[in-house]
Amino acid sequence: MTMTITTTPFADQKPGTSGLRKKVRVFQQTHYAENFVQSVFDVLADYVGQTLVVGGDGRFLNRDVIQTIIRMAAANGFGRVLVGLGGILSTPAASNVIRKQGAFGGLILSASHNPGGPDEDFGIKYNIGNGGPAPEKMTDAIYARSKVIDRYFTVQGPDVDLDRLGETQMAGMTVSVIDPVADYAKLMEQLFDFGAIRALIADGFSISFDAMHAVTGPYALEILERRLGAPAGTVVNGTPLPDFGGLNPDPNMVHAHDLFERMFGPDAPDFGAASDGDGDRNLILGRNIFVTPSDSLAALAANAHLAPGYAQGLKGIARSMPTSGAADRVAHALGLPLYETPTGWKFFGNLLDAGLVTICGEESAGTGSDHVREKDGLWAVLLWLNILAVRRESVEAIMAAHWARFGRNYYARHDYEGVDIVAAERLVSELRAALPRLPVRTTHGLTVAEADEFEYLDPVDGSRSQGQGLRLRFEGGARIVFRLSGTGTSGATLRIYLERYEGPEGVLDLETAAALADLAAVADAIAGIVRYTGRDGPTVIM
Ligand code: VG1
Ligand code: CO
Repeated sequence: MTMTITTTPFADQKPGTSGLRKKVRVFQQTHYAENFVQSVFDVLADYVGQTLVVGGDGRFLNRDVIQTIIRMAAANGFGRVLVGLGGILSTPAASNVIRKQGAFGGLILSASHNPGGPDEDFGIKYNIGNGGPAPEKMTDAIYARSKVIDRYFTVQGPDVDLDRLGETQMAGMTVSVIDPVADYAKLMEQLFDFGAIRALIADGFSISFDAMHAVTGPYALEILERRLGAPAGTVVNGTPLPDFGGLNPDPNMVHAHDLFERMFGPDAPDFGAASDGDGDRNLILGRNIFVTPSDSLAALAANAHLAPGYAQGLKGIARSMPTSGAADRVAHALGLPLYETPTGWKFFGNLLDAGLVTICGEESAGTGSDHVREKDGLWAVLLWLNILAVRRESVEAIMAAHWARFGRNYYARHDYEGVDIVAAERLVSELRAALPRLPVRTTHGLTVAEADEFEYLDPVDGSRSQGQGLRLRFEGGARIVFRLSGTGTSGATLRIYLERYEGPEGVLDLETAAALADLAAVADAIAGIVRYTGRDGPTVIM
């Protein structure tokens, strides 16, 4: 029987760029997770008897919150819950299950690339029936509801055994524990030429995939080692751990340091890749080369037709605003529309649903397509492998040819993590106030041509999103973007995105840091980064 539990609201349940992310200790407060889950259910309509998908990246608290959600789903009238074995579902796999099973929606438990463990981070995100993150309208409604919630519904009963496949009943609701990998692996086989990739690998092409002790381990083992025949040991750190082995499952130069060492070392494999906590990000490396996510998006878009799933060509390309313009060059050359959206995958959903774009990407190591409604780490790895299997060239050669055709967007993101919130907000508000005065000011030889704050008008549903980042465009095409992260759990993270374009006839083989040194100096001169943050350099450069 359903129990109604009296509760009081928490003031801090505002979803950020990708769901509600907080310290585990915050989620462990009595009723905290329940309040948020009920706030989600309270803003949904007509879900009674429908299916809810539940799963997460396996981090600390994953299993506990899954049991809570199952009980609450039963009490709220869902007909069925589909949950991944062991509580595991990568974010893209969850998106696929929602779509494939015609589910009403899903709750994905993850704090993505943030660390896990009792003193680290946890998160809950609601995805709608198209498999994608709830749009801003809905996350705003969830937040509004969370501020006034005074009760939630649950049922009593034993925990569901998450480690056994099969069905059980809970208070009139069916709970199915499903294989988290099977449907996803099948989808990848439909999109890519597994035969060609298998042949490439059989010819000695070597791969190193770092699953970072996070959710992609079982997916990568099944797909790369079992189905594609890569030798054992291709997947490293392949067992998901609740604390990710004490490391940050963030595929970048700092946290995937070992992979970088391997790929720039003497016996480097031909191809290196990594994914993040929940499996939606990808890091791509070749022997002696790191492909920036913005370049990877462009290269994938330019070559996607080589994979069976995209042989008919692309409908369009979308990228988040801070992502470099490399994809724009490809779109232009191929005669495709290019959409520029705010940061966060939720803004791609409408474009994908409306059939306006096929491929989307973000500078933060997120790439994906219309096969699901989330970014997808292994998908990007497999598309790269499919392209490599057809072209039979090195990653380095493919990128050199790409730049020779389209020119090169030198690009870097400088993150200042754990900055004092008041100082970070002051930096942004001062810069915002200064925007009208910046054009034609020259600093370090660079002249500001335009300065504005990005806002987005969704071409599909007409919704408007404001305050999406401060942009400075310079004469000659260079650009600096400033924004504050919406995924952190302590302090503020200031992100500064630097970009400079060199045409096909220009210098294409500079070190990125050297190519962007002037812009970094300009960013500080204009925004006072050192002055406000008290830091003499970024925490992470990606
Ligand atoms: C960051 C990235 C953004 C990404 C988001 C979620 O957001 O910049 O591009 O969509 O994380 O990715 P923010 O607000 O911190 O800049 V994930 O892999 O954390 O779900
Ligand atoms: Co992620």
